[in-house]
Amino acid sequence: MQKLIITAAITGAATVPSLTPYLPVTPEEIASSAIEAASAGAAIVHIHARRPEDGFPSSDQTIFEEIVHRIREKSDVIICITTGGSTLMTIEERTAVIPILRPEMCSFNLGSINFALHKSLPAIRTFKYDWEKDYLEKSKDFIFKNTFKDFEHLCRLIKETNTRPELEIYDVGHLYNLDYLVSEGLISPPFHIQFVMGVLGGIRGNPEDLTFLHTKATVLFGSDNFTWSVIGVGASEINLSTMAIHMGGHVRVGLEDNIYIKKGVLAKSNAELVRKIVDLANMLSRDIATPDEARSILGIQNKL
Ligand code: KMH
Ligand code: ZN
Repeated sequence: MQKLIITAAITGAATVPSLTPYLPVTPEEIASSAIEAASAGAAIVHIHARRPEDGFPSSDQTIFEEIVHRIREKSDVIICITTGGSTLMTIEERTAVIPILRPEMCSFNLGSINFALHKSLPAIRTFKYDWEKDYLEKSKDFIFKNTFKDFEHLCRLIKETNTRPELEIYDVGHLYNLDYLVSEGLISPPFHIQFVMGVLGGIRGNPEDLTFLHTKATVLFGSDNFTWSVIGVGASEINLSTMAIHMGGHVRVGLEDNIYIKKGVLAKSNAELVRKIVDLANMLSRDIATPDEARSILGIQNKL
C-alpha cells in the first residue's frame, strides 16, 4: 500500500469564526497553523484566505502571498490553494491567484451544489462578527457554482500553470462530469480524486457512500489511473479517515471541514487533528508520506 498522504485543510470558508476560537484567521495564524500541521505529519496543506480583521473569506492576492511566503520560509509542505474560495465569489476571483503563485496543487470542484451551511446556526450563541449569521442563513438558497464553462476555465488554468488538481467530488454525478472532461480531451489521468462527503447538498458520509464512490471511480477510470483521498465533513471525519487508511486511500482533515477532535470536544488546532490520523495510521500499520514522498505518489515534479 502507498504511504498515507495527510492533507490539512487549515481554515476554509465554511467554518465561521464564532464556531470555534481555534480557527486561524490572519495570514500569520493560517501560516503557523499550516506549519504546525506539517510538523505533525501533513504532507499537503489546503489553503484559503480570510480578511484578517473579521475572518470574512477573501480572494485578496496580498493575503494569499503573505500566507504562502510565511509557510515557504519554514516548511517544504505541498501547498494546495483553493479555487473553491467561498460560494459568494466568482470563478475569476476564485482562481486569480493561481497563475501568480503557481502552487504545486489547487482544488478543482467538479459540480454545482447547494452548499448549505445553515445547520451550523443553532451551535452559535453569540456571533463574533456581523457577517456570519447572514452568511450561514443565506447559504440555504445559494449555489456553489461549478459549471462546464468553469471546468473549461480550470482545465486551461491547470495546464498553463502545470498545477496538480485536487479533484473535489461531492456526489456521484461529479465523477461523470470528470469522465466527460476526459472524453473531451480536456483533462487526462492519472488523477488525484478527493471524495468530499457530508456536505448538506452533497453525498453523506456513510460507509456505503464511500465504497460506492470508490467503486464508481474504479469502474470509470481504472484503479491504476487515480489516487484518492477522503474528506469527512463534520462528524464523519475520523470514521471515514479510518476507512480510507484501511482501503488504501488518503485522508484530509482540518478545521475547514470539522472542528471537533471527539464528540463535543473542540480540536485546539489543525495539528491535533493530524496527530489523531497519524495515531490511527500507526494502529493500522500504514506509514505516513513525507511531502517529497507525496510529490512522488502524486506525480508532482520540479515545483516547490
Ligand atoms: N470546503 C470543502 C468541503 C475548495 O476549497 O475548493 C471543499 C473545498 C473546496 O475544500
Ligand atoms: Zn477548501
